Amino acid sequence: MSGTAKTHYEVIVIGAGVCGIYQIKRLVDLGIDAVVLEGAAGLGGTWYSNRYPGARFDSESYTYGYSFSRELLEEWHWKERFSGQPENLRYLNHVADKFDLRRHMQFDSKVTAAHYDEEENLWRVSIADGRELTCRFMIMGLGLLSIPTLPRLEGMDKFKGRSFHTFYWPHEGVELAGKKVAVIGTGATAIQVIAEIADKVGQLTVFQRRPNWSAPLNNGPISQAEMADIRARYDEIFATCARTPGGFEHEPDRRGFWEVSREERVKLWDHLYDQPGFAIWLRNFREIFTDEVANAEFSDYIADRIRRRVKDPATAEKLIPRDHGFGVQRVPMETRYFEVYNRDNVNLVDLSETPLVSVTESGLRTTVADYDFDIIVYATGFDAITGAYDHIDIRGVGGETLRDKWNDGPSTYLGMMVHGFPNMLMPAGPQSGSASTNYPRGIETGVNWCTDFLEYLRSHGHERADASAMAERRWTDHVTKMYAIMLMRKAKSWFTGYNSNVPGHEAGRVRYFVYNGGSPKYVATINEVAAKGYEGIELSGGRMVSAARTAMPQDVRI
Ligand code: NA7
Repeated sequence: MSGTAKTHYEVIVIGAGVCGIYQIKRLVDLGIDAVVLEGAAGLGGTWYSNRYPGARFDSESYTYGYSFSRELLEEWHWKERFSGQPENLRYLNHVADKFDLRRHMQFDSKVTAAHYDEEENLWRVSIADGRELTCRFMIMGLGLLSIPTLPRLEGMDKFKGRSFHTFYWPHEGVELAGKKVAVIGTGATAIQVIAEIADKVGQLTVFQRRPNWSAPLNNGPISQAEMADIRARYDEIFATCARTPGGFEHEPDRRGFWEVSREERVKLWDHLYDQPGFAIWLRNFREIFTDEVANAEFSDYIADRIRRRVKDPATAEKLIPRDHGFGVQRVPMETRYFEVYNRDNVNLVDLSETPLVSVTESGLRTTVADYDFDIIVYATGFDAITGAYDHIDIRGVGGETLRDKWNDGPSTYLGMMVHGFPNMLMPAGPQSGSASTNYPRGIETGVNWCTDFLEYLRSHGHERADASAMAERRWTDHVTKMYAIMLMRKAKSWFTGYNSNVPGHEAGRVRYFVYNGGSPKYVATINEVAAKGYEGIELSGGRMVSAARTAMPQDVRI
């Protein structure tokens, strides 16, 4: 659709992933003149790009799908409890087609810059193909994990075989049979891909810098009868998701960790280890997130599970994390991952003992050895949460760049607005409820709030909305303070802004990326703000700003 003559829209949505798809649906339903700009050649965001073998949900499929359409819920059959990438992409395409949304999307339209024009009170949005569009409101559906990052290794361009980040796994597939394959990284992505390809490649060498805690996904098919039952229970399922902190079906065990005996605790863990998905993490005692001793006891339990599954004791010990406890960063879910290391064609290289030095023409060099490969897979993670914002030249009032403003970490109001960047809305932004929850559940909440807000502005004749500096400060302080009680603050993970490959994001500085208060509290807070006439947000009719609502009230429950 590039080349279309229209250059101004009331709303531009950036990104056609899970967020952008639902956002445009809401806007179209309200008759708002809107378009989605997407850099990729198709819709789907995460599920468009991540085509590596093994890519799948770690949310129960039926809690990941949209909840907004009864008809959609009735007609879609999730075939697996944790559905794989091809099916997930089919689903999102189905949604777009069903609601005729594709005609409001422009693909291959990568946004490179967005500058706020104070005089005109509009955003000037530049696209890589040279076009410039304008809009009154700009809604960011950029994704949490959409900027893949590569190591900073010498010689990466010299390798003569094939190499790619998992995010760019070739769409046409890769011939793996008989090939010597390296995987760098042991995060959630690597754990999925390694387990899936180990028996399909000739030789697999895993380069692990730090192991991750991981537990069985316990995936399985969903029969027609089970799906019928799920359909009958959808209201109940979504109600459960709405009242749990993580937006999943999993509810924490209400008993105190120290109130029950060690035998009782182990009994619960033995049960949870065989349960699907994040049960092992989120149905557990709440103390594992906050109490070092409780966390250590549970981590020891999982370590023993790993020892039972890996035949070589020395390898098992290498696979057990020492620098953080279970669940203090997002838990990768695995399917026969640990058993991979019992295979003759799989080798584990511990980079903490022998770091990578360079990429050579034929493979990888560590401090002690050279390895030859046909394929190098970089499963090395993402410039998470703020990366996608940093990659667009976003400038607000007075030409201030968002990148500079967020240099030491994001500051937002409710995770949805940024002071000095009027009319820019982030339904699933940094510090919103989305990042730490079952993502689509958080997205629906954020999109609904932003859409209601636009409706409010329209019906009250406001054309400009900017979070007040004070409201932003209070929210960011609140998000920051909540990290203090969480063990997660100590972990080197993308929840704390760590990425060794992004300058400034190396270990050492915690970035307060996610709201840790849980989904129900987040929803109550943003609803209360709305009910109070969007307190904390300066609203005006157009070019003139009124200071009528500058403060966030003390009684907002944050
Ligand atoms: P992660 O969880 O950030 O994992 C990245 C992995 O890559 C991790 O094991 C890193 O080790 C490793 N890594 C990164 N850079 C290097 C270099 N330079 N050398 C060696 N090893 C490196 O990203 P994922 O894609 O796995 O998962 C992201 C989310 O996707 C996940 O949480 C799910 O929500 C879905 P490190 O730990 O930094 O030592």
